[in-house]
Parts: sequence; structure tokens; C-alpha cells
Amino acid sequence: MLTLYHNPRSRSTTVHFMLHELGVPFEIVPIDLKAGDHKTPAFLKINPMGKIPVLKDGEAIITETPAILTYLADKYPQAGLAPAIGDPDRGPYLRWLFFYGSCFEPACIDLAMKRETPSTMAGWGKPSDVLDTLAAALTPGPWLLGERFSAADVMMASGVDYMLGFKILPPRQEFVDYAARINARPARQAAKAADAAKQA
Ligand SMILES: N[C@@H](CCC(=O)N[C@@H](CS)C(=O)NCC(=O)O)C(=O)O
Repeated sequence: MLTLYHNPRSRSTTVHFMLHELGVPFEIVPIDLKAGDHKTPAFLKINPMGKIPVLKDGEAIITETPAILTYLADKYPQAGLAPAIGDPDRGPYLRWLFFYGSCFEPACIDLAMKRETPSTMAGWGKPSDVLDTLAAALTPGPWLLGERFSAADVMMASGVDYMLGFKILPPRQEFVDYAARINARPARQAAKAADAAKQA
């Protein structure tokens, strides 16, 4: 059984959405961030970073949202969310999954904190380059791999939607349309409905 340590106001929503895309059984351990559930000795044994999401699969513990999505997409190939090794789309697919954590998130933090990015030192470069690169990758779209929807979109579009919501990302048409496309997916709506039902 898969176990997701989850809070509906956190990055674990991306993994929750992915699990709904896959349609596989899983259980949730709710994490109350305000109460500090993620800083208890028991939780720190699972993830010494004191952060969620965490996915447990038997004895295996996986952290870092892009890694969790990569793991799940490979574990359930029948869902078709990961181009197989040897498929020409595999490289671009991994590129965008890694781009999320290596470039997109750090660039968004620079934007949120209104700080300069030292472009030659920082691996993610200037936010304007990151955003132009992403916008170009979404053109013509609809997904990062063109017509093929993948776990890279579960990751990137969830992040784009989140950053737009906090007005950290400028509302460029490519990003607004991408977020609208991901929000139209039944699995995204099902994950949100499941969270709302638990909170009610
Ligand atoms: N690099 C991690 C980031 C995880 C992360 O920062 N999670 C936040 C919630 S969105 C968290 O647990 N924050 C609590 C804390 O740091 O105290 C990932 O991609 O999964």
C-alpha cells in the first residue's frame, strides 16, 4: 500500500493529484503543519528535512515531489504518464521534471522575494530566462511533450497554478492557459473534492 503524508495546503497536493491520475489505491496520513506534525521525532525519522510530501511504498521512503512523481509514473506504466526508457520523449520528459526543481522553483522564490539572481553563479539563471524557456516549451502545447500528457505536466502545471495563485508568476497567457488545462482534468478535480470532503 502506498502512503502519502499530506496536507491539502501544501506541495503534497501535487502527489495527491498524481495518485488520482493513476487511479491506484493509497492511504493518507494527515499532517497538520500548524500543529507541527512534521517536526515530531517520529516524522523526522521518516524525513529529517521535516517537510511534506513524503510517499511510503512498503519500506521505501521517497521525498522531493518531482522524484515522487517520477517513481510513481515508472511504477505504474499502464497509466502512460512516463515515456519508457528508449522512447524519444524520455529525455525531454526528464528534462522538464528536473527543470521544475532545479530552475522553476528557485526562480519563483527569487521573484517572490524580489531579489536579484546572480545568473552566473545560480544554476537556475535569471527568472526571465526560466519563464521564457517554459513559455516556449508550452508553445504550441497543449503539454510539455506536445499532444502527450505526462507526469512532467502533473508537476509543472501544478506549480504554475500555485505560483499564479500567489501572484508570484506573471499572468502570461501561456501559463494561465496551462493552469486552466490542468484544472480541467477530472483527476485534479477529484483530488480537490476528496480534500474538501475530508475538511468538511
Ligand atoms: N523540495 C521539497 C519541498 C517540500 C516543502 O517545502 N514542503 C513544504 C510544504 S509545501 C513543507 O513541508 N514545509 C514545512 C516546513 O518546512 O516547515 C519538494 O519538492 O517536495
